[in-house]
Amino acid sequence: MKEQILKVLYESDGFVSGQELCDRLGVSRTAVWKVINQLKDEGYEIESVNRKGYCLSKAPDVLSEAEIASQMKTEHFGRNICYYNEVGSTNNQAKLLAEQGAVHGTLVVAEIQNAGKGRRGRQWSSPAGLGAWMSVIMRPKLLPVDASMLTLLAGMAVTDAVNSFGIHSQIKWPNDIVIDGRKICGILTEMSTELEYINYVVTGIGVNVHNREFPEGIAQVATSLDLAAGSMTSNIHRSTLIARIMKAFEGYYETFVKEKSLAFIREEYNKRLVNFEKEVYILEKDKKRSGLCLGIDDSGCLIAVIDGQEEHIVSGEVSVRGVLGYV
Ligand code: BT5
Repeated sequence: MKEQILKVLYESDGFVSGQELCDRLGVSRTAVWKVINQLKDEGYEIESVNRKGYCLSKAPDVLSEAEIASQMKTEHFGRNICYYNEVGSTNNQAKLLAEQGAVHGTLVVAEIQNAGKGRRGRQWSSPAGLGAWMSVIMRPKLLPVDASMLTLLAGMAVTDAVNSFGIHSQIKWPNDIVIDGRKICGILTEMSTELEYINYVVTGIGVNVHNREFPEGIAQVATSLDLAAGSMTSNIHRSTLIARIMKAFEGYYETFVKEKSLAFIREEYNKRLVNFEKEVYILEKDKKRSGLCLGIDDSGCLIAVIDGQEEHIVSGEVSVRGVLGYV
């Protein structure tokens, strides 16, 4: 009921009468009043005026199931929300829930990750209250080799969402989102497979939102939406950001599972690619080569011209760096 009341308050322009809330939700005035008080306790500023009803004048940037759900405009993604104040890693938690049968589209969100992870055992800094740390469980009918393309779709979704707040972000293939050359988001796709099919895939997305500083080691390469928005706080609510990412991701996902190719986003992806038509270093286990980046192909490989030869580079064991630094 909290979610529904929030949704009505968010969607209405001014006051909503207590009676209207009761009628729409089929509950008593006392029940509505109780929820309104709970919301006030959680930091929502709600005016209550006799005979006019309730008006939401200010919402805090809180993450709760009700808050996230009240913003969600999807069909499957983020319809089942598992919110935790603290977990090790939302990806690990999502894998656990997927093993226990969690439905397609289940979204796991945490306020803090005390063991947030990147690729290949790297760490992901995920302090409390500052970011959107989330993972979504998918059960696609795809071959295991196709799953890595979900990372690229998530990248498109994150840039859509970030750009919708008026902040220009770009993609650093395969799994980083950057603003002005600094990393704002990392994406990590993991899966459980049989030989020929996928049991489930988990795509984890971490977006720095309100961070003003970063731990040593990443301070030079990381940024946040607030920092990118300039001196003022960006006023971005993490719940809105999460809902917009889910909406965009679901849209891309639906087309992708039908077409099993990235042809439909390829042109737009390449426009957003920070290294497009630039010289890059391709770092493999013990090799460092340089080449001209020509964007992605229809299966998500990065095309690079190395020593005059066009190569299609599969994500996984490689990293791409700009010749002048991180991008
Ligand atoms: C990634 O790995 O970029 C994938 C990160 C995925 C994080 C999400 S949060 C929700 C879900 N649950 C998880 O446990 N993980 C996912 P990789 O490309 O390996 O980059 C990791 C590197 O990014 C680190 O070694 C640091 O250099 C840098 N880094 C760590 N934390 C960062 C942060 N908050 N912002 C920017 N860069 C960071």
